[in-house]
Amino acid sequence: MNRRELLQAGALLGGAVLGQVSTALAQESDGSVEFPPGFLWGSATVAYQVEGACREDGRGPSIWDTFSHAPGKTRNGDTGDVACDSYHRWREDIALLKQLGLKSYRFSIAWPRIQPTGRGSANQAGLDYYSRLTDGLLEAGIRPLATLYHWDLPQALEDDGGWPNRETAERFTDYSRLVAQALSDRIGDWVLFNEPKTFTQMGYLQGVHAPGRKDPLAFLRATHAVNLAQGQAFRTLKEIKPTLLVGSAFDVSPMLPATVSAEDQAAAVTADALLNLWHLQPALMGDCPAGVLLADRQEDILGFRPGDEAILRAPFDFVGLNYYTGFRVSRVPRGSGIPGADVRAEGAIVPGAPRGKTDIGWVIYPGGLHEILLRMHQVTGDIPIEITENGCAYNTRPDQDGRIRDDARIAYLRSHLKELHRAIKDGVPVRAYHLWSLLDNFEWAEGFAQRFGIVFVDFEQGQKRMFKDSGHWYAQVAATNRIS
Ligand code: IFM
Repeated sequence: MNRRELLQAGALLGGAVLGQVSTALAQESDGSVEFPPGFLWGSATVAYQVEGACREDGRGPSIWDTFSHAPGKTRNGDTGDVACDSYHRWREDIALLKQLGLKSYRFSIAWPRIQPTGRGSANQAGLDYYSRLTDGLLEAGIRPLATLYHWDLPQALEDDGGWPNRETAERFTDYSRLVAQALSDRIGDWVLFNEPKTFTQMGYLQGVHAPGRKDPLAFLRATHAVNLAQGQAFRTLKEIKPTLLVGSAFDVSPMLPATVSAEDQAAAVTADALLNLWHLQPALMGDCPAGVLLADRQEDILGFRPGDEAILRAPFDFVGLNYYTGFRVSRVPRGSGIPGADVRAEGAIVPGAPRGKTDIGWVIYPGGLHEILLRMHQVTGDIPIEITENGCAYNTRPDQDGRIRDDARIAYLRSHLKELHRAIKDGVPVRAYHLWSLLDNFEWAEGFAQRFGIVFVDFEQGQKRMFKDSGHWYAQVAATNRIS
């Protein structure tokens, strides 16, 4: 079977069946598992979620400034104005990474710091910030993994149509060039987009994230513009320095049919195409997965132009995967006749996942990490994979003695890392793991109500940072390269 056939066949197998493909694991007698030598242990944060300093040093407004300041859009009206104040405390944050013994730090670059209106020359003060951060990481022996777009589109570009306007792809390419010209002498590993599925869907279809639009056509156009931008920026970075390693980070989940009915099985295949492959297949193969939109209208709906196939292509050096939970998929006919519109994917309890939910309400499904890695490996082949995010929200606070006993997070991480190890054993070439997140931070529409960090941030008491028990546990994992 070639890769395209596998794309369909793998989805048809369904996550549950793929889960049985695994071979027996060689484990130590005490149940501990060891990762391959050189495996990279890291953690991740995002500009708008941690930096604060939204009006400093020439930064322009982004769609998230606008959205979070609009009444009723985020829990408690929270904004990223101050967040974790990492813009000023980056040295402290690097020291935390160092204490944890981590060797890779995934952070994002705020486009509106570099181009306050999304166009024109670079704001030197913005570049200088990331230059200082990069130097600090390198001095600490930590690999910088920079994400170019993690959701903070300059507001001026949204005013001109945002991602549904394919001109935005040109602007993103210009921005990527400015950043790479300034930093590619020291940053070798780049993520172009974070979770293109999520920011286009939640921002342009569901309207629950910035910019808060609810427009199916705008959403679909946005997906195509992002895919064009992905291909263009990939080539731009390579032109600047061919040795750069460039990928994107996709949030992926096993799509489990809710029932054995033919409708739900077909819906799961469609969901896999739309939710797992819509931004990866264009990069690797130059087209969008079939079977989501009506075949004779797909190009028209997306705004596809002759020659776009070549623009979309981005032969990634690595693929970033973010995993949190699995989805249960059913077919819910809505009368449009468009397969993708008839799919309902819910994070409801899936068979074999009796572990409950995290505090944000997401189903805990460790086996899904193994399933989705095997599934994505069918598509990505030999391309190295990095886990660019995995983690959980537990809102554990300090006890009377000041210790943060977040045992539930440790259990979540341990179970997921064991599944990651199993996937590596089964031949999936995963080389790095980034825990989401280093710090408790601004969790988008949830504001500060959901804490994903292994470091507690006291937002009320001067931004004090404290390791949680999970932080100490993760430091052990990184130090020993094993889960015990
Ligand atoms: O906080 C987010 C992050 O920005 C993108 N991936 C999922 C995380 C948890 O919701």
